[in-house]
Amino acid sequence: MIFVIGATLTAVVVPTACWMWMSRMRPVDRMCVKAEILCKTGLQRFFTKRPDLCTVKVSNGSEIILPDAMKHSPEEILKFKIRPDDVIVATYSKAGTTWMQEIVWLICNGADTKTAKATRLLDRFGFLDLPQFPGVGNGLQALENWPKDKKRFVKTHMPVELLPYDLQEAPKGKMICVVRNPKDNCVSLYHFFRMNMIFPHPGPWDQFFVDFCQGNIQLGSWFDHVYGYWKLFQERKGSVYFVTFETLKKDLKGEVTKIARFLEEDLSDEQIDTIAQHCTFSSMSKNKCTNYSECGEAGVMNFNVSKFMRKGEVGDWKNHFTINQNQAFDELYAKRTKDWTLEFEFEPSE
Ligand code: PPS
Repeated sequence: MIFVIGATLTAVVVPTACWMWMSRMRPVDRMCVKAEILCKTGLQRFFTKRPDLCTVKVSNGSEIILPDAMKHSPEEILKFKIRPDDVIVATYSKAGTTWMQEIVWLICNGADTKTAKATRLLDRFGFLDLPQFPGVGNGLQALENWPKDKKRFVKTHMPVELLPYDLQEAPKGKMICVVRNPKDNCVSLYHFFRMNMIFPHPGPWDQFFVDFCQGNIQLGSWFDHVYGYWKLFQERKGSVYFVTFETLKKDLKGEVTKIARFLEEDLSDEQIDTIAQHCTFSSMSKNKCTNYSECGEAGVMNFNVSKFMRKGEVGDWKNHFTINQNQAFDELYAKRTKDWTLEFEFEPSE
């Protein structure tokens, strides 16, 4: 008798109760539960043999989510010394970092596209957060060993509170922040994590979407990251330049002109034109020194899954977000950005 009651409860009552509970939830919450179950079972990690993410607590009290291979770097980054003429490009990953790196390097090197086409960006621009990378080594060490008589170019994805103390305490060098509307940023990140072997596999899109919304991914919440840099920009307008991916897309030449002015580099109209032409998506995606093809060759990125230079568009999120996801994201966005004075464009300009 007890067995029959037990079996009935397990077979009928429990699933019905679960179904009723699930169906009362908003779609995004439902996806959340699905995502948690998948993550907790660890099946994806096991089958894809990718590294795990871990939360790293840093001595200044901050926390950050990083892949295992990067967990020792934040402490060292905090102690990194900035030189007065350093140029720093700081972004949340997939916001247009590579694009800005190429623009900045060319502006500071007299639009020398010949050298830019012959030397990979990884060798022209140090990557502060890079722990150890095939063929590049340790990004932080490369920057520390940078010749004293050569201008240093620094790329970082660290959130503001994990920038070197040197930068946190006072304006040093010149910093350029690029931010991208979060829907396209999320889609670009999803494809990047699918093809990049040093990060955990993102799982199915629905799962990644929830992880992105919750900030449960490498580098944490897009909202916290972007807002941190926006606040820094408000406090340090002379040493920080802030631009959106969408603005770069709309007016590349205009932005190259403004960034050159910010970096106090005197360029001719012809040089500005050369940089703008060299930095279009079609040109950079064909250029071996900017399209990360060497990472494909080294087996770090699988270009059969997705290219590094994938589409470079505004509005690709429409090909990924479901109606429910879009609605849930808009609600989250309205809540998290209600005090912001920063606005994003989610549609391509005409
Ligand atoms: S990373 O790995 O964080 O450094 O990636 P990041 O460079 O920030 O972002 C890569 C995305 O930027 C796009 N991209 C460009 N778009 C337009 N024009 C140019 N020149 C350009 N260069 C890079 C790149 O295609 C990635 O976006 P998606 O949407 O995935 O294509």
